[in-house]
Order: sequence, then structure tokens, then C-alpha cells
Amino acid sequence: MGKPAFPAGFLWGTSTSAHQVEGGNENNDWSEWEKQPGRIRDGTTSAEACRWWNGSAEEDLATAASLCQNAHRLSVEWSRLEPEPGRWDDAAFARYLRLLAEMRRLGIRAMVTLHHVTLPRWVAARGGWLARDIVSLFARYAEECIRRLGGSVDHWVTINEPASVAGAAYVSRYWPPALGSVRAGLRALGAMLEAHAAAYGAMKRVHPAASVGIVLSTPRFEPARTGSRMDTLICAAQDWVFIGSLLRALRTGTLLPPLAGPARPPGLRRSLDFLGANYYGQYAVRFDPLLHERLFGRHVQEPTVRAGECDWGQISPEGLTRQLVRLSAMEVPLYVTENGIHDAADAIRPAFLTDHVAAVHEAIRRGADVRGYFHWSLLDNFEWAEGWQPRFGLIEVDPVTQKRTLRPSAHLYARICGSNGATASGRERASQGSP
Ligand code: IFM
Repeated sequence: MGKPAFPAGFLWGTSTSAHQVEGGNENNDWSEWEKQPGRIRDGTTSAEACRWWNGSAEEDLATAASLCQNAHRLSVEWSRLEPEPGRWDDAAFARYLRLLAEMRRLGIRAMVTLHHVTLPRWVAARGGWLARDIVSLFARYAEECIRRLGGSVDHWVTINEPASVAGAAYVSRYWPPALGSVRAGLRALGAMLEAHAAAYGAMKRVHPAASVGIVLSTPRFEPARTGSRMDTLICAAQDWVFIGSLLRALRTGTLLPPLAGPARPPGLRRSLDFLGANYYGQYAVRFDPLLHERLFGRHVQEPTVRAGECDWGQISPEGLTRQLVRLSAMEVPLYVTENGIHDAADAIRPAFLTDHVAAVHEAIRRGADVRGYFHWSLLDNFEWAEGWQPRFGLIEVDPVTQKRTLRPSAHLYARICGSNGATASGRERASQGSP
């Protein structure tokens, strides 16, 4: 291993989300959806997931601690905490408090996300992110969470990947409510930004010193053909809708087209104590006049990170460096809140991991204020419409027997975490069987 290279206090962890790992979530918008034929590619459901709700969370996080991780990003499930409008479930809050206390005991810092894909059934029935009162409902939920859990949480994320949710659930029909409407998607995205701002304000009124941010999906978009003006134009348009317009809105407080909603949502400007970036890869964008629902751009990169129809892009650590350097213009601390690859055999992951950690280091060297790296994921889990087929875990999980098996990358990552990010040498990567 090389010499430790990251700033003191750097967070080294992994990410999960409630519905993907808890099991037994029967009161949100995925509960019925995932049981409908054809919704989940491999026919599986979240079912017991990784049994985190029933005690396995503590065991898995103890494993994470033994692997030198000092942080974990998890989400709380709104449908458990507020199963009916305005009714808070004390037992559910107590369950999360127990988990957070155990994390503290294990020396694991907590980053907690309030909304990670799922909505309570009753919110979905009102229209989800298109509901008339969604902004105040979300702010009320955020306020209750910080009141009850605030003392145990280091960093709060309001919303995970708003543009992915708007795209998959409102523009396309891949996730519920499957509206298939560009207009609905843009309204939903605007509402999520408004809700983020309202939640930020509500949380800061309760705990002014709380660290509150948002997590964006930040793939890199590149024109497929260098020199093609149309590819370049469409690529810039996709980047604007997916990332650029959100960054602009968060920095200036103004929603510019095509985002829909009030021009200046109250409290949006500077509603960030940090920014989280989820990064999986890079898309090569090629102009296609027939693909209007994808802004006339087809993604034509080599399918290095694909499962079924879902493509996480082409592996590009350099893309991560460039995105982090770009995000530093936001002038808030940055966290890589997700980065990973589905690779059941763990053949590609070792090199992926070390190359992306090196890419984060390079971003820091170029001036980006990156304070942590969270690998997606600690363990295999329910990958939404792709079911259990994509295996993102450092720990392999058999969803039937619940048996855990550490993949070689879990040990490799432990060495990275334990040495505060010393870059793995080429020899080590070779011994992990990676290219
Ligand atoms: O599993 C998801 C996660 O819920 C959100 N970000 C991308 C991951 C991998 O697809």
C-alpha cells in the first residue's frame, strides 16, 4: 500500500437504503407494485430483503466496523415512521434509535437519508411528488425526524437522486407511479427541490447546527462522436436537465426551464451544508431524432455496467474526478455518497474500487473539498426494478438463507479504509484477480 493520502477525519463507509435492506415494508408505493407480474425483471420482490428491520442491521454494521469502515449511509422509511397522515409510530422511531445507538457504539458515523425512492402509500394515493401538499408534508416529516433522531445523526440527506426518481417514476414507466409523462417528471423534480428547501428550513429551525444536504446522481455525459455538433448539443441538454439545472437551482435559488414549479421556491438558495454525489459511470450520448422522451439522445457506450435494460454507464474513474471538481463550484463540502458496480463474481470490483478511490484523491488534489466516500453497497440488496440479479455488495447475501459471505473486495476496502485511503498498488490489484 502507498502512503495514507486522505485528509484526517475522512469518512470511509458504505451506503444502503431502507426498502432495499429492511424487509417487510408493506406500507409504501413499492409494496404492491413489486408484486405485480412484470414489474421486477427477475420476478423477485424485496420480501425480507436483508432482514435489517429484524435485527440483522446491527450484525452487518458490526462486520462493517470490523472492516475498518467508520461511517454508514442509511435511509429511514417514511411509511414506517408516519404510517398514516400525522400519526407518528413511536416503536419505529425507537427501532431506528436503537440502530443509531449501536452504530455510535461501533464507531460508525451516521448519514441518514429521509427520502430514498419510496413514498408511504397514503402519500402516493394523494399523487406522490405531484400532490398539492407534498412540500409541507415532507417538511413536517423531516422536522419530526430531526426532533426525534437528531442527536444520533451526523449528516442528514433530504432526498436521494431527485432526477432519477423523476425520470424513472414520472417520465418513464420503470418505477411507480409509472406516469410516462415528461411534463409530470419536470413537475415532480421541481416539487422535490421545493420540498428539499422546505425540509432544510424546518430542520435548521430545530437544530441550527445540523448538517443537512441533498444527494444528486452525477453521471458524466460525453458526446459519442467527437466533432459531432448534434451529439455535443444533446449531451449538454441531458447534462443540464439531469444535473446542471439542479446545481443552478441549489446555488441561486431559481428554477430555470425546463424545471417546473415556482420560479424561486422559498429557502432554496444556499439550502446546502454539503452535497452528496452518486457516481456510477459515464454515458456516451448520440443524437437520435426519434428519441424525444430521452431528449433526443441515445446512450451508446460499451455496456460495461449493465443489467437487463438498466445501464449504469461505462466505467470511468476519470469521470468521477471531473464531476467532483465541477461540484466544488458549489462551495460546500462534498461526499461521494454512492459509487459501486454490480459484479457477483467480484472480478471487476477490486480494480473499480481502487481506481475510484484514487479518482477521489485526484479530485482532492485538484482542490475539491471531498470529506467522505461511501461505497454502494455494504451488502447485496433489492435493486428496484432489476430485482436481486445485480449484486452490488461487498458482502454477498443469499436472500433465501440470508447467509453472508465476504467478497475479496470487502477485505481490499478494509485495507483502504484502515490506512485512510492509501491507494492499492498494482500488485495488490493483480492478486485480487482484477484486470
Ligand atoms: O440501488 C441504487 C440506489 O438505490 C440509488 N442509486 C443507485 C443504486 C444502484 O442502482
